[in-house]
Amino acid sequence: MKNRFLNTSAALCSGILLVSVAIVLSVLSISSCKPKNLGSAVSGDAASKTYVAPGHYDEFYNFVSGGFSGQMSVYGLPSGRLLRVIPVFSLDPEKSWGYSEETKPMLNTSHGFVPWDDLHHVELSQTNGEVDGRWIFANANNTPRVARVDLTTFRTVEVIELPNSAGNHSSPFITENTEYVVAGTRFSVPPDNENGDVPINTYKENFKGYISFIAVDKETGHMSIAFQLRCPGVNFDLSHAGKGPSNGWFFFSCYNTEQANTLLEVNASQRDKDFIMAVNWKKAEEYVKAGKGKTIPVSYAHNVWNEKTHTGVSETIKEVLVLDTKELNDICYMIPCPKSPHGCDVDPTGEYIVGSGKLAALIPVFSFTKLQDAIAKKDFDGEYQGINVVKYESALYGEVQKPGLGPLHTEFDANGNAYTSMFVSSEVVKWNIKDLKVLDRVPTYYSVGHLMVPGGDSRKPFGKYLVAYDKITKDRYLPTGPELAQAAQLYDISGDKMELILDYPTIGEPHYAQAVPADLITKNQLKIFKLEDNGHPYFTNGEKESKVVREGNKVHVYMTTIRSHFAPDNIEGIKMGDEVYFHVTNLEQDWDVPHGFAIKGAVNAELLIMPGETTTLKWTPDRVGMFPFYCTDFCSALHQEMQGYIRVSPANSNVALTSSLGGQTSGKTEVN
Ligand code: K7E
Ligand code: CUA
Repeated sequence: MKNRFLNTSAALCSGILLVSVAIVLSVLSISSCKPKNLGSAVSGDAASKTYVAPGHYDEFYNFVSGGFSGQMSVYGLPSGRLLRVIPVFSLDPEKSWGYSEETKPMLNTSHGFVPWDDLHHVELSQTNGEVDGRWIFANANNTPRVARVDLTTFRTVEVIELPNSAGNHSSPFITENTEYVVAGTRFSVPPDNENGDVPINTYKENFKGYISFIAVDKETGHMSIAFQLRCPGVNFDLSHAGKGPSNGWFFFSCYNTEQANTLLEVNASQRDKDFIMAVNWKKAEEYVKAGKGKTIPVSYAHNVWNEKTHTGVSETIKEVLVLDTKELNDICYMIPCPKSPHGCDVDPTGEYIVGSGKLAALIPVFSFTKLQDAIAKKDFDGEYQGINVVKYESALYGEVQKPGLGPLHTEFDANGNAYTSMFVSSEVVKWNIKDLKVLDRVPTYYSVGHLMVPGGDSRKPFGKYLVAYDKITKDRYLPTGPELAQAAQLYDISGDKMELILDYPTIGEPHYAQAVPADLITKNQLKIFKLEDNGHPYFTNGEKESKVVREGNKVHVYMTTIRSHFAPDNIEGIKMGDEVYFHVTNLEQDWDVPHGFAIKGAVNAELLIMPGETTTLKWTPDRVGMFPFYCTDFCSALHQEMQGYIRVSPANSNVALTSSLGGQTSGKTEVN
């Protein structure tokens, strides 16, 4: 049991690992005792509450982070049915994401092609503090990036890398009109333009924590780093924007304010209180306008998907604007928060800020009004690395007493209640925000990390359901070898008592998730790409235009698909040493009729081409011979007939380049 726990805990998000040895021991005993009365935890009518009849739609879309799979998965609620897996920072052979020539630039970074990451948090765009269903953002925790997924196509359409950062964990949280997506670095490091070749134990002098404010264009969603804040070298863990009265502020939980650089599980748990850093981003904007920022040389990738050309373009950006919060010391304030805070959540009214100290025995709730008073009166308790520290009592609204063990994250319903996940005591605790009284608690199976209420971090929670994302599943599912299914648990929270109604497995390790009423998404769905709008440089507008073009050793195949053949389907005159680019245009203009393209020996993937789209597979023949290709997606009764051949000849052969369909030369053959 000991090994089981330690192995599983290795997969947890960073913060949870900051548990002192003594606490680990107590966790072991807690996590190893199986809750009793498993059967009685689920009532008889639970099935009817999650039953969505065949042919009927779910009420909510549930977007779940995929952790170290680098992707995001989409479920229906309340059924828990898997609808889609969206590759974000990952390769996906199903969709040729990261394999097709068009998608490769989306995974470019200053380190080169990085086809993997650790995706912890998803955040839906908001208008007036309410979820609007336009985009969903995701963070890359390893090679620091923020991505935007377009919810008309369920595709990743933009990825921006973050300079001066390492371990982009406190991300991608947004302001209430999606003015900014904010990203705080988990690891402090020497900034990119300073010498990083320094002794690690010079942390205190050389390491800094950067927070990025990424501006989001209101119409297009396009992201650009507006400015960064240079902050003390600590670990930024999580954050949330103020809303309503506290709009204009952002709140970040910080740990390792001890500034340890080794054995953090002990050395970063020394202080009784760490901090929540309150950031006045409107003030920061004023300083930017007043020219107080410094432009610093950096190098980072910005990758944008172009819907016209169906192609991603990666650009390298060379500078970033930085505000120093030590010099401009009315941007940031530190609020003491016990102890190693993880979640940092703001209630729907915008007045209350909840800090979840992983090692704390209570949950502190701060008041935005009191914080403002304290700042106005300079009610400070000294400073931390040049940042004023507000007195704990001056900002505190109150404490939730004896909530449970290991509070991590809090979400809210529309009725003034908060729900906090308790990792160590494996439960969700419901409490009232006004009187801070615990109202209810339910077990989770087991060790819940994030939890989620639809709209639960916005000004307008939809309530009704709560989903717990568990770190350990142990005996909940049929065993599948050493690694067991990752899991979500759905609770009905419409009554006074929370009620467990469904378990459903998820992909990768789920951290945060969000959910949105289905109609906010369904009304905007794109069904096909219009052929007349196709601006791909290798677009083939009808079979007549299909052709093969040789440019030195590069051969471009302008190919089309329609039920149930390729044009051309016979190609000869390819030689060893050639690089062949299949640019496949799907001529269909019907919803849900993709075609596939696969060729023997391809070292990348197949293509799956949506109606009206052009996609490219690069293929380098490795031997002389005959290479069949075929459609991978069952598209019609004659799908299995949808195939062709390519003849590959020796480098010095004189076989002419030809392409044909039905024995007729298909389009032109050009040799340039
Ligand atoms: Cu708590 Cu990385 Cu948001 Cu996991 S994090 S649980
Ligand atoms: Cu096209 Cu199967």
